[in-house]
Amino acid sequence: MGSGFAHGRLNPETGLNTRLEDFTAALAQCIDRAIAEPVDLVLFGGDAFPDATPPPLVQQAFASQFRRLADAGIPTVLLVGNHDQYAQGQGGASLCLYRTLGVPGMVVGDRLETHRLETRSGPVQIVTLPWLTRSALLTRPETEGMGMAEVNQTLVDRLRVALEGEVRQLDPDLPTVLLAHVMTDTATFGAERFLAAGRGFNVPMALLARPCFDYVALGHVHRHQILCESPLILYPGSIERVDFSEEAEEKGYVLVDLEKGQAQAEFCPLPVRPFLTLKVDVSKSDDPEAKILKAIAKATLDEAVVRLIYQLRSDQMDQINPRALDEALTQAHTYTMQPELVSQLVRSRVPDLGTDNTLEPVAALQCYLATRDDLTDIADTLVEAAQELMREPDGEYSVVTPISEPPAVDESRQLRLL
Ligand SMILES: [Mn+2]
Repeated sequence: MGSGFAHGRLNPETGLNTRLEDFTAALAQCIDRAIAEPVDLVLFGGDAFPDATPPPLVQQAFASQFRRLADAGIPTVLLVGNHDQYAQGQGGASLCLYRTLGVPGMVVGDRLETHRLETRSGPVQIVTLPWLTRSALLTRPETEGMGMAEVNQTLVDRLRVALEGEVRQLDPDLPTVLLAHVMTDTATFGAERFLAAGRGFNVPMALLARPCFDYVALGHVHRHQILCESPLILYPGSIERVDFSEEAEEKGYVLVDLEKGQAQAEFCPLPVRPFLTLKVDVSKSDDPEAKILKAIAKATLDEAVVRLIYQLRSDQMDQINPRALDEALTQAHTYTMQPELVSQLVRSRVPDLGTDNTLEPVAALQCYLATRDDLTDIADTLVEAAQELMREPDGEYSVVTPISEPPAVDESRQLRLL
């Protein structure tokens, strides 16, 4: 809560950013369901706010929802994520306030610890594993001279030992949950992973998938995903969209039936605000504005966060009236326009070098040089050098290896972490 304000607008009636209201509404629906069931326990997997010092309005919006669980007598575990920590490794997290205040039934998981909780349906044990930084597990002298891989391995070894210590103290007869804020080695992730690089580390699934846990509830990754069926290991994902990288993701929460030896989860989607990208290429159009307006007219803008990306040539800029686009986009909740100029270089300036012509490389070079008056003085030398480069020992031209392009990003692996 408190992120993505750029996609919202000020609600004149409340004075609040509409995205805070959206997040609050989504959270309220989760809590409504918890109370309506009623559930025995609520687990929150961490990253409540973008940082550990949320503005009072944001803190209050969060607190007033979780307060409802306390009033309903539903125990709640608030796990500390990386965004909730005040300073890396120095303790202190926004959520610790709830422990300090002694809110009834509310447990804060800011360290590796086992909590035995009494619920309406009997006792349950919850092992909390908050986001662990290097400094929580290793001292600086210990890592001196180590490479990245070695440090990571040492961190995983330390965590394995610490977790083993908790596991040995578990009551084997009670339903047991591991609630962890981690990046697992098998989760699908995106570039956001690198935001935490050097501060956190990937936790191997083998460390989590242990028979002593009936359910492993994970926080950190925004996209809902089930990583393992037995034991059940999953990320419920976030309850609202932070930005356009989550445009296509369904958002919701999971409702879990838990007993000793088994767990079943039901993903419950939330009707959150849609994000919509409209992409139009008008660079080959005679009437670019009409083409954009047509694309807008076809889309369902209704209260969505919209971004309009249109590609045009620089000489078309005068043909598009931004006011007309503003007018067409009024149905959106908010919108941004991103005109992109297509490079004039893309169009062939040398007709002989068009893609439908096949020229030998040296002939192509000569053709190109003929268009470059500034290279006339050295044209012959360049052609000679090219011929030399191209000549194989047997006197034939070799095939030129194209410069390899960077590997394409696999979109299916794009994921938002917070
Ligand atoms: Mn996180």
